[in-house]
Amino acid sequence: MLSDTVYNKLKPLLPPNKGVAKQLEASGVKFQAYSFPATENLNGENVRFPDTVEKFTLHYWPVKARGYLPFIIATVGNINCSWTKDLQWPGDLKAQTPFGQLPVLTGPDGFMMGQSLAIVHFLAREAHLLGESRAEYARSEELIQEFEDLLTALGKAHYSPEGRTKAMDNFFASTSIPNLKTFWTHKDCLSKLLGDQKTFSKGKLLAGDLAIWTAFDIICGLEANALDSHPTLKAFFESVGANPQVKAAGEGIAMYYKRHSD
Ligand SMILES: N[C@@H](CCC(=O)N[C@@H](CS)C(=O)NCC(=O)O)C(=O)O
Repeated sequence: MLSDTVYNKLKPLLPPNKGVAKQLEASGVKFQAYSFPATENLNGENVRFPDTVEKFTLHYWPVKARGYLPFIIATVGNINCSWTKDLQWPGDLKAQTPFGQLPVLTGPDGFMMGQSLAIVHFLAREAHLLGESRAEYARSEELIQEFEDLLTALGKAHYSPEGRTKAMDNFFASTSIPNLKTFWTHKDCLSKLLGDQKTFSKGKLLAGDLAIWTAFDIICGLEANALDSHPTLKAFFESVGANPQVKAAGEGIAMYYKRHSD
């Protein structure tokens, strides 16, 4: 195992030159024992990220829904993971999946797991994106759950029996609506948590930050100016969106949720 002193000396050499890291790893240096963010963070600090040897495959349709965050985590976390989008569904696959649904993640030695958030946690753990300290972990986890709340709200509005346009109007409303937590309320809470930081994790890009970015990406795909009312959230969205790995993960992925009734 590498001592902190040695690691700190090596750190400047490592990213973005993963070749060096690979050579070191091949000579027996164990990086996986260290927990640090998976990419250059928004403080501009160079941080080493793991490059998993194991090959994983995400199976999901090419849309911004339940398979999107897992792939963003995998890409930013430099996990060796491809996304199989051309699916014969249900075909033979449905019966093989743990819960009869997608996404599933497959890997070496017959590895297969379902449930999108479990996949998110699994990949984030592999990529050391769950945070080093107790406080970082707690913040990242609550943001992943917040992502889930936002996605659930979008799903409800998308399939609302009262009509999608009306339900989406309510979700995007800037006035309070009885018994409904609108996106505005979510934004108020999130901007309080963000404060004047670049990310929710003090400049690091942890799984929770990526989860909120993913929710914002989907929401802004429905309503482009959805973050204009909260400039710090908008700045977060734009700066994380400028990250090349985040950009790469979303390339060619279509919207799934719709803003209006068909
Ligand atoms: N809780 C599951 C829900 C998965 C789910 O609803 N998958 C849908 C697509 S988003 C699906 O596979 N639908 C096809 C089917 O049920 O046959 C998760 O988060 O992974």
